[in-house]
Amino acid sequence: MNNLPSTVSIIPVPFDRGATRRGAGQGPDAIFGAGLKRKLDALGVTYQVDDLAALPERKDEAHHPRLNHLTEVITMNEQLAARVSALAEAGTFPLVLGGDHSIAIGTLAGLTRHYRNLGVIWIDAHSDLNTPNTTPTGNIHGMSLAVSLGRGDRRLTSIGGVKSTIKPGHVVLIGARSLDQGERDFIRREGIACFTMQDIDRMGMFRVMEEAIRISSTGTDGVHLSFDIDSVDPKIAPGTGTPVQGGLSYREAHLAMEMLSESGILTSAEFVENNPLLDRGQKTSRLLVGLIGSMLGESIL
Ligand code: Z70
Ligand code: MN
Ligand code: MN
Ligand code: MN
Repeated sequence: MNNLPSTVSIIPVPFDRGATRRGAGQGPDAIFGAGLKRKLDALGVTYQVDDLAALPERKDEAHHPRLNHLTEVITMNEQLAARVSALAEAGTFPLVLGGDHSIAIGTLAGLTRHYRNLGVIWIDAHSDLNTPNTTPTGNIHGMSLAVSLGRGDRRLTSIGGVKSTIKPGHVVLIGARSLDQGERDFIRREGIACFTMQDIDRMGMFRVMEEAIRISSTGTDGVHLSFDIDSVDPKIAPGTGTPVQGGLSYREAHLAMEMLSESGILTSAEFVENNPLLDRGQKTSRLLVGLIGSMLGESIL
């Protein structure tokens, strides 16, 4: 089964100020180094590589309590939102390569300038639903989904200008196993669909993905995949800043991508938190190339 998008616009985002550990900024280069273009060529995918302006060098910065590196996060995400919005408007499939997960703020802001009712599939060990009031770290990569739902600091929720708001009922979390109390409260209060690792154990990834595809594509005009590589078990994907044991298996991750490809629902995607400084060789980057391939229609037979 092959549901290739017409043109894929690859947007590398070498940014890691949303996280504590540096290195995810080198994630996009590592994914290219592990053979992304070869993979896309072999699949017959038409693609272009986009170029974000480099971030201006910053010598110093005001301290923002509970919002680490706020200024840089805003600058990066305003740029990213503008690019993603233009590329979606042009009818291409934006494929964002992170970078830490704070860049989802810009990706989703750009997409919701274009889509009025965007569905979101968020595959992650975490839920990234903290706000400045609940964050244990102040790291903005732990807040990006909350921001995209319109919660948290105005300087973040206003990124991207006039746009629609993602509705909690159009969001699906998959792979969660490390949630803060404020995030659990958020999920319950807003009724966000959350398939934890325990749900995956009990239901199997096939049924979880059937549900996720149904929920995210019902009443929506586009579906975005936000894939945090720390969703995958650290034995298989060691190159990430906050490894949490008990994650997705290699096959569960691939099955998810294969089912998304078959469904034909995806209109954009991002792959984040790849940290080559923490990788074992190119293990994690190679896994990512494979997962992107499966998402874009590579099949075993
Ligand atoms: C924690 C926080 C997080 C990714 C860590 C961790 C968030 N909930 N997200 N690694 N990708 O700091 O808010
Ligand atoms: Mn800073
Ligand atoms: Mn994340
Ligand atoms: Mn995570």
